[in-house]
Amino acid sequence: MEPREEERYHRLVEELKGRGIDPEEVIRRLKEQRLETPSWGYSDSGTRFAVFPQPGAARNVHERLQDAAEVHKLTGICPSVALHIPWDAPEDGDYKALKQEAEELGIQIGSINPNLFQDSDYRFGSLAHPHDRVRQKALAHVEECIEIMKTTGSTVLSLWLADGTDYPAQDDLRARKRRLEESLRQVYEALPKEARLLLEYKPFEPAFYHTDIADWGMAYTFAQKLGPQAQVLVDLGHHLHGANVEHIVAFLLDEGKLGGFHFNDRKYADDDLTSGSINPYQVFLIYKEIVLVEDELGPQPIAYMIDQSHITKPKIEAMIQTVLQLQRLYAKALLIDRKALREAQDACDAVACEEILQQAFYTDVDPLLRRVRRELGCPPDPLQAYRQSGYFDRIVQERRKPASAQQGWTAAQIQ
Ligand code: PSV
Ligand code: MN
Repeated sequence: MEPREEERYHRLVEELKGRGIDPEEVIRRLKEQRLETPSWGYSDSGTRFAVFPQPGAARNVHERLQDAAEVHKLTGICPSVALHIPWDAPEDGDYKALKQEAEELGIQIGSINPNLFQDSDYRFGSLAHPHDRVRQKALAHVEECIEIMKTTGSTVLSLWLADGTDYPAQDDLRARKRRLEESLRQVYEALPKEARLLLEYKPFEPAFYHTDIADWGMAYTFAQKLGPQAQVLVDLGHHLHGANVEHIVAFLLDEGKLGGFHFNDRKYADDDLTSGSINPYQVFLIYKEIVLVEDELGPQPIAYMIDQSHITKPKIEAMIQTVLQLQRLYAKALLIDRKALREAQDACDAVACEEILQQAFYTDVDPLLRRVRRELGCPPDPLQAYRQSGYFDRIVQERRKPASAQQGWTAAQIQ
């Protein structure tokens, strides 16, 4: 460590001790932070209007695993990658080999995401479709994903449905709810004992009149009826404007029903921008709720997943930037003087409460993060290290291939 870095670190440590915060405890918790990156964040993607191919973007599951491993190597806190099926289906269908391939790269296969939105049979829904034939087809796909979980050792089935309608009275809303409930029951029963079913909600898009799991209350109701292995997944982009996401998080945490996150940011809709790029304070407040629960109960079984689509930023840089941002915001939440906050809350002193939050939010945590990264065996500035590593130049050279050879979301658009 350079003398100036050392000095900055010690100055911060003294400041934290003055606030009654144990820096060693903060470092320990930061080293335990985990974030799962999405395979689909490494490949070409686009808007509703066009796909924008990027040089070096991963073309298949193998390259996606390599990129996820590179992000983990540089950050030390992303040891798993989420797969989307069939985008990530290996050519030979050998998921045992895929698991091994991931492990050889130093990562694990994380959540499994069934794709129930890109088959033309799903135009009017999948698990809530009016026709039994389509529901059975969707169920068979989810069951196939559960088999993949067993082979890969994944313990999270992450379910997002595009199901919904575009027009009032297009279908019977209560009938759809019952069909979906019945389908989810079958999915739940097929889950391995140690696995969890995470239900993701979203109020709009691609359906524009109603969505079958529109908000956290509906996801919670289904999860509650299914049983303890079913929980709610909060994707930060899946709320109507003004929704208090940290309140939803606190409520679900208290009910033991917060299963995980899909981190991303947005300005308008489900924009899938890099986390904390628009509203870092929201992420800080979400982590505050988690820190408070962790203080009481220790680490929670929450799947901290990223769900982003990088169009304007280069894929891997965008992912590293996201990870660093989430690390920074968790660190800031860990610096909240919880004792002083409780006292201020008890005294109904809203001004003091806010001052305490802002003191933590505006603390420069960089010296602390550099220490954490060094202790994890990672470069203190992962983004700069990536830019200097030559990895990008190498993949640009290696991954020159016609778009038709691609496997994934883009392939479905282009082919
Ligand atoms: C849908 O908008 C979503 O957030 C779901 O999590 C999908 O699985 C993911 O995006 C990728 O399409
Ligand atoms: Mn999502």
